[in-house]
Amino acid sequence: MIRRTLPLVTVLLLAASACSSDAVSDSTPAPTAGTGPHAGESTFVAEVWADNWFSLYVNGKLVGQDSVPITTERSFNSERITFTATYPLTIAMVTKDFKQDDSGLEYIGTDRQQMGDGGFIAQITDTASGRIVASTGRTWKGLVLHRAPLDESCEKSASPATDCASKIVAEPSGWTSAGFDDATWAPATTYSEEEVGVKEGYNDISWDPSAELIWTASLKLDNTILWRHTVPSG
Ligand SMILES: [Ca+2]
Ligand SMILES: [Ca+2]
Repeated sequence: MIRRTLPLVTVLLLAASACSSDAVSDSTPAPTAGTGPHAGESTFVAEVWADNWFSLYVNGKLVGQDSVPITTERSFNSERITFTATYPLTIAMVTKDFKQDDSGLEYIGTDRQQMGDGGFIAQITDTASGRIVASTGRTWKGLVLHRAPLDESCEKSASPATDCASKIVAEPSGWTSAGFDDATWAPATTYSEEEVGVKEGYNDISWDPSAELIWTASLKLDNTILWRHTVPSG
């Protein structure tokens, strides 16, 4: 008797743990094995173009990043990243405009020494419906981690490392999680393709009209920015 009932108990326990939010009853269908996302999860494709680099977190988990290192000169490219997640989605991104050092400048010591500029655009599609569920715009909120130079007049300095000041802020812990309070973060500023100067990779994506190029209030001075955006449901 015991040897026959133990497996049944085990099966019920497994069923209960696989579906922990529901009580197991006779009317609950047995979980079926599938090849797609887990129960409750949806599959998404994120399309991103960034000047110069990005990483993407969803619900606190890193799901992808720009495959071209930021140290690559003219690292312009777009990315398509497929991931699974459960609604609501907390989208969190890091974007970086290239800077050679904390002066915020690039091409230092050459006749092209300058403040580089940033800008990025992203859209996320729920593959089941084909609907765009998130796209960059004014509702996104940003926190600047690296701003330099603080005084633009140092752009042509012969010694920018000493002449250009910077403001550097530490990454707040837990900033990619749903529960993080971003009330003090600033709303994004939107820009035209001309203002950002879109480059290689941008035209490889069919951008939804809702997706806008964004950055902070300064395309040039703000070099590393954290972003957050929430998608309530599918
Ligand atoms: Ca740049
Ligand atoms: Ca810059």
